[in-house]
Amino acid sequence: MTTSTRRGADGNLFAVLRAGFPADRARPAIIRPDGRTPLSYADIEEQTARMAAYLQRLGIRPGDRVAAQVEKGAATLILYLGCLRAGAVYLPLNTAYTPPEVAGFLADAEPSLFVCAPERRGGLGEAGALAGVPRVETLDAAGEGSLTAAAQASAADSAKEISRQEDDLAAILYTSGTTGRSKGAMLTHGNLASNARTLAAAWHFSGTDRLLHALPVFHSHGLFVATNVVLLTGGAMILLPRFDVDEVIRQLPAATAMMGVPTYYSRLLAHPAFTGELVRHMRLFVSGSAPLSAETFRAFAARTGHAILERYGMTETNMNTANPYDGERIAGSCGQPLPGVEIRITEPDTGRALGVGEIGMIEIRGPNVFKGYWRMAERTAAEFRDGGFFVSGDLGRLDERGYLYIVGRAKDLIISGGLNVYPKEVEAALQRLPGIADAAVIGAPHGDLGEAVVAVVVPEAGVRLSEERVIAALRPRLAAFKVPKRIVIVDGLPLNAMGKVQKSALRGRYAAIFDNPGN
Ligand code: MLC
Repeated sequence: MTTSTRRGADGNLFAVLRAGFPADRARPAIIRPDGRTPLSYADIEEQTARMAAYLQRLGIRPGDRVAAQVEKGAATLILYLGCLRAGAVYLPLNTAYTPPEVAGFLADAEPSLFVCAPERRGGLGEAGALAGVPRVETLDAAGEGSLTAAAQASAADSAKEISRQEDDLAAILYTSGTTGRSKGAMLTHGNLASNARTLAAAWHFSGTDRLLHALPVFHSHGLFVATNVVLLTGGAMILLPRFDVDEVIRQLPAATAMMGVPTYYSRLLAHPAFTGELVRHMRLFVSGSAPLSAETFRAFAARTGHAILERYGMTETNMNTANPYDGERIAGSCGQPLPGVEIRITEPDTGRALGVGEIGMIEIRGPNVFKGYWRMAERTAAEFRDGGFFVSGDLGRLDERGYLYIVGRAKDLIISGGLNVYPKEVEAALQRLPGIADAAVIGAPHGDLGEAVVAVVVPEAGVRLSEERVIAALRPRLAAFKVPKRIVIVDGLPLNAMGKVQKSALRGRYAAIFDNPGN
């Protein structure tokens, strides 16, 4: 079952999820860490109806964007689901983005409503970020704010049910790009519904599950994979505001499954209270968003007896491959194509299909693959082959059993703690600072984050730069996770015969820069 139409004419993801809600609507859907006042499925239905009614009262029509830069909480998910219900396009923004970054997204997406943290409202206004956004509401980590007050004042039964086609937009998620310019990936109701169904079946989710949800809810991992799979199968999620290793260890006894980026698993392994006994009852640990090292996979198995299930996805495609639920989970492989998803390996320049074992571009086709980049038709066309395969930018090979191994990236990209950082964007920010003649940004191995950002900077003649001052100057411009963890100041960069910076030489030179016990 990969199409939403089989469960009725309405392709609206909310309707698809609701079809999986438990018959007993008093069952918990969202459990807060203190275990008190869980949100039941009846609460989800009522509160999302109020939210949808409120959005409709504002005049928000199907297809209009609703942007949100808010802390994680049950109310954030109500906003997401309320948007789906009203047919609005949900546009979540990383809370780490600075006002100038947010300004760029708002100008590009032209949302009808922007929801932000109360304390951010002033700063965003001053930065001119809100120019042209007709309405701004607030929502805080506890779920309070002008948005909640307005939604609660709306009658649930006044919400009009909006049906959607599979091809209609449900969400836009911004991803940075190799050019330094962010692109809005357009995900449809059909993309998200098909992936939720596929993953729920592949990973055996059911109404008895309790997913430990520590991921942020502004990326596809925490927002779509984790949330949609639970709601579709009528289970519950223990919703933590963020990944805090002590809190995760406290909550694990109440959970049946957990999803995370590799950093979560390496942090758990580094904690003395993380024992096999603690997680003996668990049925599933899923890892994604960054490569899980074979070392972490093996150490986790040795400590707990659990083989972490690694899967491969992207913002643009949702999830593509996964190691099997039953069957061999191979360290270093992200598994086989999910049902309904096609993977092929091609020669990067020509698109010619390659055979088993040959390394090439990973290309993806299926109902999970996005519709394109928001208002970037040419860019979209350039990333698809004839026949509808999306060119991922990752390099890999398939073995004779169809297991995928990712061996590198064709794009200059750093994945730090599961977050993508494009060197070009950081280099551009550095080059705009006074006193910097040239800059090259690379990823270096990092014990905690997998890779971390390093900038190699050349000062202008006669200028004395310091690492601290460069970092301080970047902070107001770049989200903190993009700010280099180290700045190395040098007299010149290694160039090839064409005058291009030799990043591989820099990567080699600084490969051990984080090789210290503080990692
Ligand atoms: C936080 N910081 C990071 C960082 N996260 N720096 C680099 N890389 C990261 N990932 C910075 C903060 O800005 C801050 O900087 C300092 O580290 C401490 O902040 P923190 O909030 O205490 O960090 P921490 O809680 O430790 O966060 C690390 C983390 C978190 C790994 C727990 O980043 C995380 O939850 N990552 C998951 C990302 C994710 O969900 N990815 C899915 C993408 S979807 P300073 O300088 O201010 O001190 C996708 C598709 C798919 O990729 O297939 O899933």
